[in-house]
Amino acid sequence: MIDRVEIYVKGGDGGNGVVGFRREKFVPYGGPDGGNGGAGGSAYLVGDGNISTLLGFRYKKQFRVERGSPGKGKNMHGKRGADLFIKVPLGTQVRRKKEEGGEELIADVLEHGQQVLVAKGGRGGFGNAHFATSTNQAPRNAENGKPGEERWLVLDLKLLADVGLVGYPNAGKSTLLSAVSKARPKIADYPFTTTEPVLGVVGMNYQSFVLADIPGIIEGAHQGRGLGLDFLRHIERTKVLIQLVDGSSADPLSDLRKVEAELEAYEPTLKDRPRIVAINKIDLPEVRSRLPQLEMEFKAFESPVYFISAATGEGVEELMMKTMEVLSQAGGAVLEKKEESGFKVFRPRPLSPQKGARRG
Ligand SMILES: Nc1nc2c(ncn2[C@@H]2O[C@H](COP(=O)(O)OP(=O)(O)OP(=O)(O)O)[C@@H](O)[C@H]2O)c(=O)[nH]1
Ligand SMILES: [Mg+2]
Repeated sequence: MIDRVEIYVKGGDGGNGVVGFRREKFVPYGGPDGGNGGAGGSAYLVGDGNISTLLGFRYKKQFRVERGSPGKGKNMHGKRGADLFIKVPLGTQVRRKKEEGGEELIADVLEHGQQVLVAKGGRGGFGNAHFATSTNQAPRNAENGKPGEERWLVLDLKLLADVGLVGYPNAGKSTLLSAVSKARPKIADYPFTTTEPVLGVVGMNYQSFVLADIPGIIEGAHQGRGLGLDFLRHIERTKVLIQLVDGSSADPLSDLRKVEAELEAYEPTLKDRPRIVAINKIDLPEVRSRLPQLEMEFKAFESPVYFISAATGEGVEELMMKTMEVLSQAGGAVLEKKEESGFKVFRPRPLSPQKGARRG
């Protein structure tokens, strides 16, 4: 889920300085009074949490910032050009194309309101008043404004996952991701099918969130067993975790505890991340017949617990609704199309906090 656009930005040129001399009645040889030009405006990229794609750049790819006005006589300086603020979604990586080829990373826009200067406006030129000295009291030269910076930028949108899907290998994480999004991760009945995180967008009603399917975690992963835990950095910033457990495994509760222990070994703060437990593969007869027992066992767990089949879809919608709810409580749900429609969507809040749902 990477989106990329190339844009051109040009800082405003500085206004020219001017040559002028004071002309007043009864003042012969009035001194030089040509004012300086105003500086050109600069271009900034600004992080905006209300946009989620780079689609806004599809038709507008060139941005030129206002130039500074020229200076005037009577020592009047020209007006500065207004700065230009270009909105980009959070998760945008900004690269500058270098003249000699190649690209240079200038910034990662991660926060709402974060500003990145991408093309500085040119300085205004000095008027002749500036050049007056004791030996040259009537300079006839003024300076032109300096050109604004010109940049070709490459914007890459790296979706930041809102929700991370964790669990033992073969629990069905990739199957679940493909059931709820357009992402098509590889699915197979051997462990460690997924070796790289895969992101998918889950859309529901007017909202959506980004779900990350990551490789399976086994006991000892923090010491490098299996695929290790390096990939967990992809879910460090998620607001909610879904713990997926294979209901057909010998001891699902112990699987879950082992994964929890690994998460905590990797990053102690992950322990406090709101989470939802989903027990998968309830379509299998052997799982269905032990449901009462599993329900009992998982009661001890303080997070909400759902029973699903990623393969048939049973219980999956309820799980996603709950995920959306926990995510909004954690302040992470993204309202889609807020800008275009101009509508504000008000959602009823539960009267009392839901049992088991922790606030983040
Ligand atoms: N019966 C049944 N099989 C499932 C279900 N979900 C997944 N499977 C099967 O379980 C196996 C593993 O599924 P994956 O989605 O690849 O599991 P994963 O958790 O992504 O595995 P890794 O990427 O290796 O960590 C596959 O053979 C799936 O077809 C389910 O709800 N019911
Ligand atoms: Mg997988």
